[in-house]
Amino acid sequence: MTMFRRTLVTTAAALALAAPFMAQAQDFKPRLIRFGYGLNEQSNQGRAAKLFAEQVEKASGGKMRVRAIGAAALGPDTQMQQALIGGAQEMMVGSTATLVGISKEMALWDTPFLFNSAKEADALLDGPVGDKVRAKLQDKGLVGLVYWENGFRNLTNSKRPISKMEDLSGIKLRVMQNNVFLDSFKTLGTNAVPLAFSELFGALETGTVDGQENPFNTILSSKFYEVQKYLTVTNHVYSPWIVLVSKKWWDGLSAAEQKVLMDAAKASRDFERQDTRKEAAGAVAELKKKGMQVNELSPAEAARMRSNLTRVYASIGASVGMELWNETQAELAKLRGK
Ligand code: TK8
Repeated sequence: MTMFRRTLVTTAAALALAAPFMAQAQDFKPRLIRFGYGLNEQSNQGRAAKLFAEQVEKASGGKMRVRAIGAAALGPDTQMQQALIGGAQEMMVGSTATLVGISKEMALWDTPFLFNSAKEADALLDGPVGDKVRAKLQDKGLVGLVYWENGFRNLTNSKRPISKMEDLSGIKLRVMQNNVFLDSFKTLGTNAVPLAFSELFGALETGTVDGQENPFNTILSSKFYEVQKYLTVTNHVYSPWIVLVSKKWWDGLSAAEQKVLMDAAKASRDFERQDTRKEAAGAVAELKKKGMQVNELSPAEAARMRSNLTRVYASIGASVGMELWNETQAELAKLRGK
């Protein structure tokens, strides 16, 4: 090989190596991405969806356009999941809890009282355990990009303040379409009914159900305070949201396009968690101002509830697999310095 040819070969190899990392205009096709979500535009979910859309458009030089469609206008979580699997819709963000029927490992995040803090949640969701749970979606026709924060869930109802487990008895409580939630709240004595989020405000308003449970942010942005008198701070479970892509559609994207989506998803996650936490910090005061009567569940009562849920814990372990369950517990023990 002559010196000249060797240089050429080396340059070509270097270019080939660099190519996937340098996005060119021709790497992007004009794409319209329908990004569906369940809450309204004024919610933490809506604000982060907007930021995601802006980032994607900017990074793709305007070639990839995201149409963020809120308030379940494209259907509730479960319907959008099916549309993604079939390739009729490109993206969505929604609860991990409503995905359990499709991917059983998602039930891990439904474990009552699993995390003691948002810091623990971030560490587990963004670490190897979260990655494994996300990766399981691929076989089901979905790509999970990142987890956003829905948040620690709290209980509201129109009947009475809940200060001990017995107070839950007979309360008609809406739960997500998820067996762990259904089981847990039946075990705690409520008359639990699964219902799509999009039906919830109406059901509370007409009295079809007496109560529901969601993070402070949602109670505020969905105006549940208009139809619910009592708020009990239970923090009974940390709910993640997950940003999903149709695998059918994702597989047809260039590496550069996939990278734009992943980078924007990460930026939206970081923004969303900060925004959510800031809003949640002022939410109780805001909800009191709106007329809600607020009480806190004592640690002793929380412990009592927890001990009643032993059967539920066992069933989560069985459905997500003991290996994943034990790895989760080990990671948490490490974080807690035990
Ligand atoms: C929004 C839902 C919501 C969830 C629920 O689509 O259903 O209660 O907390 O955030 O995913």
